[in-house]
Amino acid sequence: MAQKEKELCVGRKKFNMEPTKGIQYFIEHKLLTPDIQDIARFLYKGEGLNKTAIGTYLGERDPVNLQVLQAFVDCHEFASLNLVQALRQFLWSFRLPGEAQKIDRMMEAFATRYCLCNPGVFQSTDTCYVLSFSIIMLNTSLHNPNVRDKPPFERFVSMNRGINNGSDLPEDQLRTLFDSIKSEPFSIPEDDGNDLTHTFFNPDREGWLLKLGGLTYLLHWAPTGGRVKTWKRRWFILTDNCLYYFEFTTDKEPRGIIPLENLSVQKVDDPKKPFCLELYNPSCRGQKIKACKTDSDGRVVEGKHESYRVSAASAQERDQWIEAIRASITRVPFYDLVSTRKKKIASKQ
Ligand code: 4IP
Repeated sequence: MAQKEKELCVGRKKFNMEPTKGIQYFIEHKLLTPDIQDIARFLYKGEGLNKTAIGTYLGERDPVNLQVLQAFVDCHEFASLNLVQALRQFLWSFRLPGEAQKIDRMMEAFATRYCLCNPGVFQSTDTCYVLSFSIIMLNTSLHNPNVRDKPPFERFVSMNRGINNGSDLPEDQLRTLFDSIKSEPFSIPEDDGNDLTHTFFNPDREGWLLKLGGLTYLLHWAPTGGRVKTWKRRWFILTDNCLYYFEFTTDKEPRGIIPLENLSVQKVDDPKKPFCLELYNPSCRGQKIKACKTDSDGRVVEGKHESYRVSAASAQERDQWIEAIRASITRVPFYDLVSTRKKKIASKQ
């Protein structure tokens, strides 16, 4: 192998493990100039580079990385592409990191570039930004087999009410985007075990679990006042960062809703049931978890649980629930990003 080839090979390996050091190596060995445009084009071509590593490099806050991000996004040509086509290209060129701030910067850069290439399509970059997230979420809802409730076009329209600086986007424009996602999901690079992006795209789950009741009963017949909690078979749905449970799969109203914000989930051994997991608030153990439930009279009341314990049908199912719940908790920032941006649009009216 020629010397240069060898160095390229070493550089790529370095980059894939530690992107910044990899870039330094390329520059030191004159395989790359320190010019921002040059680095950006190199990442855009991406030959032999791991897409997660590209995402990591582009997500750094260092001034050089921020400039490279800008130049990298500028390598994309979005003129006369609709937003879904542009997103397909963009989301395939690197792997979005999991951190909210990084995603925010990248999607902001994307939206700015898209608007520059397609003047007049949106009234502001924020509109493009919010619609991009809305499309990514639509992709999840339509193509994740765990999401039972597939949104019809009308819901997509209502999700995007008022995002064009207070007015609605033309329905035929939304229809084109909706149909495109419906007929073909996004392809996202999955080149290693880091599954935060995967999480973002495949977050939800539903199934039967046994749930332990919150109250401890004093059994009148038990001589020493034996205490017991009851296990109930409930249909659980994990969506929108909340866990809902129902008595029957066909129920419209849940019996209980547990917002997952601030909660943690862990495996736990129970003397009575196998394959248990527990939801708890790591910062206030011993206090009630914020949740609501329907009581025996049909009234909605506050939950009484300090922790929620559920039992799955197998170790594998328990682990999948834990993973899905963790993913859902991690996903909170994405919703925050969109709601911050929607507020910004509203405040400009
Ligand atoms: C009930 O036990 C059920 O387990 C409830 O579950 C549970 O409510 C109650 O806990 C518990 O006392 P009994 O049916 O034996 O009365 P579900 O509502 O699913 O039927 P949770 O809060 O778990 O929904 P308390 O602590 O909420 O009363």
